[in-house]
Formats: sequence, C-alpha cells, structure tokens
Amino acid sequence: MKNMLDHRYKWLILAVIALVLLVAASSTVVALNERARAASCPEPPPPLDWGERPAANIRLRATTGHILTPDGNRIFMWGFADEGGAFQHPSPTLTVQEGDAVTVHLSNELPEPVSIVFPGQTGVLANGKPVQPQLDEQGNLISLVDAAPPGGEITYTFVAAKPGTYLYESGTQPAKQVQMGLFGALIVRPAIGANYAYNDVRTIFHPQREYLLLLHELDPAIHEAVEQGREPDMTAFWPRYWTINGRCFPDTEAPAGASWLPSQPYQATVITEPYDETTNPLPAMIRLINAGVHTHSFHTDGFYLRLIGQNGRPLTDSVCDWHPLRVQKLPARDLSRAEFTVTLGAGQTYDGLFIWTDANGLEPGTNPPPAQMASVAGATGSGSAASGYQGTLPVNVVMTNECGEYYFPWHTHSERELVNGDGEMGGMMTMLRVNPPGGCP
Ligand SMILES: [Cu+2]
Repeated sequence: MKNMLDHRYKWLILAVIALVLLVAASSTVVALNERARAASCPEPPPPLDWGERPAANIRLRATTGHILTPDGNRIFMWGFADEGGAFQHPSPTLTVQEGDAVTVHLSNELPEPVSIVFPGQTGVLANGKPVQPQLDEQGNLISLVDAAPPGGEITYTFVAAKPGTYLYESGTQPAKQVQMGLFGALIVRPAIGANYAYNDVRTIFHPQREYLLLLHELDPAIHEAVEQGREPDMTAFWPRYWTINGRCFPDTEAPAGASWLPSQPYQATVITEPYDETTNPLPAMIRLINAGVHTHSFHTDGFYLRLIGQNGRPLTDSVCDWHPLRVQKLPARDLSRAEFTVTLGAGQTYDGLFIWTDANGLEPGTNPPPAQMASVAGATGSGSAASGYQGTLPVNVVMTNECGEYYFPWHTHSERELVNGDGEMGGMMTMLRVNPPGGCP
C-alpha cells in the first residue's frame, strides 16, 4: 500500500514539475516572441497634433478650358487649376510628404456645385468637419462629400498618412464631372526619401526617372453638350478619345509644356537607359492611374513592369507578420509581381519599377546584328539595331532617331482605344525611349 502511495506521489511530483517547466517554457517563448514582435513591429511614433505637422497648402479653382487632339479637334473641358494659374488638363499633380498636414482650398467658378474626394486618404475634413455625403430634399445623393456652391469655396484638410500614388477628383455628379476633367494625381512621398516609393528600401528608384501615366477616356458629345449648357445624357457615354496625361498619341510624345498644347502641359514619354550594375543600377518609377470609368489593360512593350504598390499601398505584407512559434524577426514579405500588361480598373493606381536590360548587347564591330534585323533597324528609325548606333535608312525614310536610341510602344491592349476620334491611329499610347548608356550627347 505504502509503495503504491510513494509511486503515486512520485508521478504527481513529476507531473507538477513538468507543468511548472511547461509554463516557464511557454512564458519564455511568449516573452521572446514579444521581444521579436516589438523588434519587427516598431511602435508608430505618437501622432502629432495638426499644428505640429509640416503644412502643405494647396489652392485650386474649378474652371473651364479646351484641349486639342491630334486629329484637329478642340474639346471643351472642366478642370482644377492652380489658383493663380491657367486652366490645364489633367489638373495639377499634387506632391506632398508623408505626415504633412494638407490643406486644399477650392474656389468654384463652374455653374454647379463641385467638390474633391481623395480616395485612399482618411480623416478628411471639409471646413473643419468630417466630410459628409450630400443629399437633396428627396434624399437623393447629389455629392459624395461637401461641395463648394457655384461661385463659392470650400476647404478640405487631411493628414497625408500613407505614401503612394493616388487620384483626386470631384465627388459631385462624378460620372459627369470626372468625365469633364475634374481630376488629377496626388503623390505622397515616404519619410525615407523622395526617390523611394514606400518606406521600404527595395522601392528605391532613379531620382530623374519618375513617370506618371494618367489614363482617361473622353466622349466629345458629352463635352459639347456641357459647353452648350445642355445636361448631357451620361447613359449614352461613348468615348472616342483616349488619353495619357491628358494627351492622345502622338501628342503624348511632345515635350512637357509644348507651346502648341497650351492646356496640356504633361508629356508621357518614358525615358531610361540600359541597366548597368555600376553606372545605371536604379529602376525607373512608373505611377499608373486610371481616372476613367472603363478598365484599361496597359502593355509595356520592351520589358515587364515590377508592380510594387496598388492604390497607395505597398505590395508587401506588414512587417508585423510574426507567429508565436517562430521566434525570429521577419522581413516584410515581397508581394510585388512582374506584369507585362497591367489591368487598371476605374480609379485604380499602380506603382511599378522598370528596368530595361540590353539582352543582346549588339555592337556593329564585335557583336554585329544579324542581317535579318535590318527591319528592326528601320523600326527604331536609327538604321541600326545596335543601341547607340545609327545607320543608313531605306530611301524616303526620314531619320527621326537622335542618337541610336530604341523605342518601344507602351499602349492599351484594346485596339479600339488606339484611335483618335473615329479615324487615325493614336489614342492611349506613348513610347518607352531607351537611350544608349550615358544618354544622347
Ligand atoms: Cu505592344
């Protein structure tokens, strides 16, 4: 009997010891994890009061103007312009810093209420109060947010909390007003530096090679109706012009601020040089925005685009992704992906890094292009398939090439969108220009 009792106490004592050890071990694991989590999830800095933040004060006016199309058409537009500046399309690109206290003052010169929404921004105030949807007497929604009446003004404020690429646009009768041109790009730069897309060193880009490609589609019949003071039938929306940065191809290739496109200041050509580990290691930064209501599939001939951000959020999962059974610091997982054709839904934005690699490394002397590439030589307009070289072009072909640079079309993959009006080739297309190393002299 006594042995049995000793035996049972022995097991009980052992069980208690095991339990104590287990508790000790798991609390150690928890403590270690907490330390690992704290190390991988730095506490955000305490929020600053409005007054303590760097201020970004922006003054816009909602006004009218015209844009030109390559087929000779002149289209009536609405747009946000800098308070002291001329009408432009698209509206000015706004660039602020992460953490800025942003104030956007809007004065309305249009014959109907106009507002601004900032998709992707939170805590937006209108005249100091949280923005509210606006309803008419019958309870119908007439504006997504507080608007400025005709001849009136309104002030929006928000903290630009997250770096990324965003759209700003009217939230009043958006189908009509965004169609008319009341939209622009908003870029929030990260705290770690102006040539990073996000607070992640992997999103570094070449400081001189940052490009915005803002896509949109236009139905001139709607613009004509508004110009004539008639209410357009938005259900009959049928676009016939497709633009990048407010221009149709080939105007997309005209220089920024081209005098013959007075209201369309933004160029769309993407210019880069071949990747080189030492002389040219950094990618170009491509900010894609679809301000239209149609989905657009945008194809980057020449090489793929590495998508690193979507709708102002980095394509990485949060650095706080830790698991109780994994006691090590986890880097943010890279969810970026390579795309050769980027499909953007209405209002979507993408950030992409672009590197062009000279896979062939053609050199007339040491690595001459095969004879069959003569046609390519013609296509680049340089008469040579080798980067940085020019050759003789077939008779009657005009040399449009500057110094042996390459060109690749970047364009919508919907053929219908590659026209101007109902006529000639044009539309939603621009060029990737790959200069030879060091650029053109
Ligand atoms: Cu193509």
